[in-house]
Amino acid sequence: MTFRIHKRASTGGAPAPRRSAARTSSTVLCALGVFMLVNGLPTPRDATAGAIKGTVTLKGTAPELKKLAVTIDQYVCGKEKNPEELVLSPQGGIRSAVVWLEKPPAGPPAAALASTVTMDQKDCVFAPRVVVVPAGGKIDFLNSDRLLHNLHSTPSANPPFNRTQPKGRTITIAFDKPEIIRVTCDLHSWMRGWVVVAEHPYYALTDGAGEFELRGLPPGRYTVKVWQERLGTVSKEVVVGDQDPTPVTLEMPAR
Ligand SMILES: [Cu+2]
Repeated sequence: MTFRIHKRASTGGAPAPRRSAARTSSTVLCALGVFMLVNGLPTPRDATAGAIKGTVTLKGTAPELKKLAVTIDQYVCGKEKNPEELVLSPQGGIRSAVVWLEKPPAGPPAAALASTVTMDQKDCVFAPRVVVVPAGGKIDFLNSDRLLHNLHSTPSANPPFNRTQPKGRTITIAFDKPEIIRVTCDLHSWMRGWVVVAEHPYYALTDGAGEFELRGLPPGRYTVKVWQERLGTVSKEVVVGDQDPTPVTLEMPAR
């Protein structure tokens, strides 16, 4: 593939037109222009340009989730909160699921995850509710509310934290070990946030439609894993071949 493209590109590098051959050259250049319009500009494509593009969906009946009663600080938090432990698109796509490769491909990754991520406490919910940070990365926890929150977590591999967070204060916490961590606020019992500390760069978070993409994958067989806070973890074998991107649907049984 790469070889063919290079050859094409060198064919395109036509010699500079001499006066006598100007007419012929402009015909050649014109033909080349048409070729490029039809085929697109030749871009170098290496062996790691594959991708898995997919959707995480719910299999089975969506559970009925009740609104969460707000029992304190209603002047900021409101009277009730939407249950966010499972958020579905109209088509059944699951938002804020974390998808990753069990084993990353060898060689340097195409792109790195952002080393600092933000999680806010706003309107008395963690926003976003789920964040992915690389091992060795940091999270800036914010408080945009005009009241006191708290950050409380008891991870297994990373140090625990239990910090008071007045309005406007940023608390930065580093996460060195890969794991999935629940974060709560002791003052508002309904508040839940999740920090997924990634072992390598091949992690993705689903959007509102339940869609995700993992890029920079050489052809091969991969075990793709997906985690969602209510539904747990599901695995699927995916083969990345000539088709690009490789489509996949990851179904998570309802519960
Ligand atoms: Cu709070």
